[in-house]
Amino acid sequence: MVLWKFTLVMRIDIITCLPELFDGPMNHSIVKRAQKKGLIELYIHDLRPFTINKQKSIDDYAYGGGAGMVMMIEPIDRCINELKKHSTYDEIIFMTPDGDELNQSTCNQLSLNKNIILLCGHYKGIDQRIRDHLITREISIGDYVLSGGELAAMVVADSLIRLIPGVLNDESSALTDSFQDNLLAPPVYTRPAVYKGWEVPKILLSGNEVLINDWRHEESIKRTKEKRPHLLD
Ligand code: 6GU
Repeated sequence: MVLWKFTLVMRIDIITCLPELFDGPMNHSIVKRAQKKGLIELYIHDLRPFTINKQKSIDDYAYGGGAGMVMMIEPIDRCINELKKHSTYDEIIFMTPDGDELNQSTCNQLSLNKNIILLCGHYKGIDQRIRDHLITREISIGDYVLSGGELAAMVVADSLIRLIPGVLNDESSALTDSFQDNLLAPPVYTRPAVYKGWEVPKILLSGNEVLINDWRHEESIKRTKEKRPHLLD
């Protein structure tokens, strides 16, 4: 008997001028476990060593004037070129508030890639020529402005990593997440069955799997109608 074992290792390279921001969120819980299990490789690259000027600056004044600095081409291009020497990339994604808004379907699609780069923007933006010539995709995590793309890159990385087969155990399977079938997840309860007179719905204690599944589906639909009606269109 031949036992085939597939391991899908995803490689995520993040380019940033604030690498220390990633120390906490990417080194705990599910993301940490995924790295330990060898299911993902996550590399954080500091942009600063790729500068070509003495001052080690990565930004400069905007042509045409106006407030706000612009991230320069050279460090970003040199960093991406260095990465491309060792891997080929399916996507080079720029994190920016004017990108395509992230949703579960984009996460699912991106999680099928083998190698991706997430480039974090800062200041007033990056030289448009980077976007025109090097970037394959632009992603935003919503219509509000963050100080930089780092938090957004962590959101993207986290949402992809948990979809990689083997990262979650069966109990917390990504298939039962909210949004996976365009429905929000149903309410959940655990012991005790009664607390301060607040009761768990009786059906969940019935042991009848069919009725419980029906109830959960109904509750999912009810919640989605109430909180995200557009998902049902
Ligand atoms: Cl990707 N970057 C920044 N700076 N702000 C954002 C964002 C990204 N997504 C939403 N707001």
